[in-house]
Amino acid sequence: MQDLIKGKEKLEFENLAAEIVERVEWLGCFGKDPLGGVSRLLYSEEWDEAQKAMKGWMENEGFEVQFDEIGNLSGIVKGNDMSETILTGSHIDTVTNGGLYDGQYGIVAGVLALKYLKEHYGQPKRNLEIVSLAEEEGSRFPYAFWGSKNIVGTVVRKDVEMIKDFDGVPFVKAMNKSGFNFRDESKAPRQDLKAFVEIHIEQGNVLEKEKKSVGVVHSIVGQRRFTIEVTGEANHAGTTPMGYRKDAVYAASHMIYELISLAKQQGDPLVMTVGKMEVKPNIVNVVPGTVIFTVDVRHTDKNAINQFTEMLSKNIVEISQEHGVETSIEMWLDADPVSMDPRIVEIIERQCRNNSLNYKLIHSGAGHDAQIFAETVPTAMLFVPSRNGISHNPAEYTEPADLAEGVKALIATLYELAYIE
Ligand code: HGY
Ligand code: MN
Ligand code: MN
Repeated sequence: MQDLIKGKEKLEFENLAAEIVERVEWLGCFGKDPLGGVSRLLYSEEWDEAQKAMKGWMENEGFEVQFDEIGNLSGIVKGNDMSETILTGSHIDTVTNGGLYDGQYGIVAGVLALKYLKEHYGQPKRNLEIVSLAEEEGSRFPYAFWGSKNIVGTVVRKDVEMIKDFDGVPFVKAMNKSGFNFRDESKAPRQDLKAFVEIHIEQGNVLEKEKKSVGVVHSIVGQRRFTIEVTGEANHAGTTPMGYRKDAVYAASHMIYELISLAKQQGDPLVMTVGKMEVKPNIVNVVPGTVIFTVDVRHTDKNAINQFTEMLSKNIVEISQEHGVETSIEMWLDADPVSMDPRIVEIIERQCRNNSLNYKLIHSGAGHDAQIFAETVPTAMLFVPSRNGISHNPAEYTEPADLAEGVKALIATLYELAYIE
């Protein structure tokens, strides 16, 4: 097997690290948040601008560029056999006050990898495609993986038709405002995808602790997300004795304390997070009538997730009764734990070994579009280290040298998948 990087066509990498940093900083300007980091939520104005800017860059690199119906943006290097496609990419949306690398590093790395391969090896055997996926985080609307699920055809339209963001903006209105609409569900999903390889920051600290530049992911955690709405009774803070209250904050706090204690008892690798909470009417001298909070539960084992979410529901019902409040539990994400494709993992490992890339096999505690593709397309992931394991935070950072090592691994992998195999 030709060793791409050690071979006669040694990649010119002296500028690669600088180019990656320049590009992630450029892309990070679309949604730069005055409170820090990047806030680029699905179908926001900054999301529109970022996708348009990515379209311009991909066109400048000579790719065939197109949006799909819902706003996934693709750049394609056409192959001899156009019936097959090797896909790479990641998500363009961010969390609020997110970092510069989550999602967008995978898009920048993919464009640079296709640019390199096109310039050095010309037309591939099969199509090489980079996709800037519309949405993965689930940060604006109670729905996640919107971009990848539309490509693999697992979206159920009714799951988003009525949803709204926390400001009450309907999903469909936001999508139409950005110029996009539902995909034609009478059409079969794409059948040309022969592999999907996503490169992403680790968002944990294992690679840094073990001084590795590249992670080869073997499996991705499963996760479930819920919105819990606790309805008590808004009342006067001065004239309502403690014994006569239906205090939604008191009830919700009790639920959250019990559930997090339960998660701690369960122990690693189970993790549970209450990341978002809204109190209504949220006024200093009103006993809160309503609390809405989110729950994110993850584990490597599907049964463990099932068991924990059964306990979650049971605890919430019991505590609701104890407080005399009404509680609704709505699950809006249920992503199974998945293993990466062994054949592609082997290719990545071999290319890392042959090209002296300092790598290790690793599990992903973060969810990724790769776990959606993995259900129907041979899929693998590459990681680069996150400093102090920090992510979903303006302090998110990866050393430029590691960013470049990741792109080298991606180039070598895509080369073998699109030019050799
Ligand atoms: O939440 C996650 O695991 C990912 O960053 N969306
Ligand atoms: Mn991500
Ligand atoms: Mn993320």
